[in-house]
Amino acid sequence: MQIDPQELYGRTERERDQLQKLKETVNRVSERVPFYREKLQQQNVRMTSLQDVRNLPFTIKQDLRDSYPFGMFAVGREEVARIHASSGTSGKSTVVGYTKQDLSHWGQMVSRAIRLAGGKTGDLLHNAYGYGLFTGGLGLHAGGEALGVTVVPASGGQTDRQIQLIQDFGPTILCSTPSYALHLGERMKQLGLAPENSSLQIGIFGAEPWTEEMRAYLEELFGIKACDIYGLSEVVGPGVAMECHEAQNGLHIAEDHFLVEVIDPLTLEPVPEGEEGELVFTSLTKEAFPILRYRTGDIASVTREPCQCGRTTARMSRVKGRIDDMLVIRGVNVYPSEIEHQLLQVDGIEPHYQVKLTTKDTMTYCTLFVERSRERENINSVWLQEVIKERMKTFCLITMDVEVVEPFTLPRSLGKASRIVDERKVTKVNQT
Ligand code: DLL
Repeated sequence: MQIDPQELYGRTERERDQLQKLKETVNRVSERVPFYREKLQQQNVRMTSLQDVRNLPFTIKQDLRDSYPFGMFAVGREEVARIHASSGTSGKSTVVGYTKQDLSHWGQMVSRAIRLAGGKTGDLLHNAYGYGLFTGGLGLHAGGEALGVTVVPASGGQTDRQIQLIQDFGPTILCSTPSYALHLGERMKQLGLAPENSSLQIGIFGAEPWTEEMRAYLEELFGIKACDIYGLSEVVGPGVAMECHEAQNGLHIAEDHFLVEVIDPLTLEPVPEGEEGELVFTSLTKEAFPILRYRTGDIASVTREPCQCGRTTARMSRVKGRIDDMLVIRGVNVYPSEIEHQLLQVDGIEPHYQVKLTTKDTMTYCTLFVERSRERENINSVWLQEVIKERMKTFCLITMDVEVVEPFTLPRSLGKASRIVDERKVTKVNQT
């Protein structure tokens, strides 16, 4: 097992390193980014310990939108080697930039992430994350190249062709969203192939919430070890945190590049270590797009207990979901991942589901569509619906209608799955 020396730092050493980098970042943004200069002048911040990060201003997605496209860059455009952007489906897109050094750091981070998942030089990596402005494709690509694996830049879509490539090239690593991996495996079966007999050994799955139940399903489907990779474009892209294959128990945060905090999204105060809250990241080494206290909207917890793999880096739990994806159904809050967690424990279904929200007389109604298992043609759908309904009521505390539909009827994901269909007249997800 190859481990970077900094992955084994003790807390004192780690925090010394982070404080030094944090000071440099704060100096950089106060000199070069008017948005931060103004805020920092107002606050008169002194950085003597890592706790002082709490005196720095937060950054939110809207700040990036307001400075569209390059207003928050800390270098001139000619020093920017690459640009990525979010899709901007819910407003103006957010644009981020990287200098050559940023790209090199990012590549090293993702290279380390692939190693954490058990990948090594000489492996063949099939990269089915989308290439383009989305950071998934190029992020994993650069990481693979930095590690010295053979990268197949398959990108998203053209599933049958991807399957052909997997058959012909014999990759050991599959990188994709978990929902796309599910689709790939299912399609392989449909074509009469046995995904569990493919050459694949490792799955590097992320970019969307998924559950332990989905991990178990995918590991069995392909006969692989599946590890969770986390990241977001505003912070860098994939590689902000990565699970190790040894423990598969929390994602190791790249603490040499980012400082993590967990806050209560309502009070904005830190939550006690190990408790769930909103993840907040401050970049420590970025040149083109340094960012202070970015509120991710992602709910997770963080522990600084050393991992059984030997690494000492802080670890985050799986992301439960984004705050804005939380469903509030008649006063009860539930994340789609909690629905998945319960649903996938039910026998007789495929792991494909969709939640539809509608309104009637100002009340929100929720219908869960689930596919019956392909192998259980004679299962009693009405009984199955009741079983699922009861489970949702008991464990998620929500009353929902359940419809068991035929296999292959729900839409399949080519990238990030969209499992919520919101047909309410008031379309804001959090309103009931
Ligand atoms: O999704 C970067 C990425 C690419 C991560 C490939 C992992 C693999 P964005 O498109 O900016 O970047 O979306 C970021 O996706 O704030 C989370 O809500 C969600 N997300 C990313 N990774 C995970 C994960 C990429 N492992 C947003 N689990 C984040 C749950 C995830 N949610």
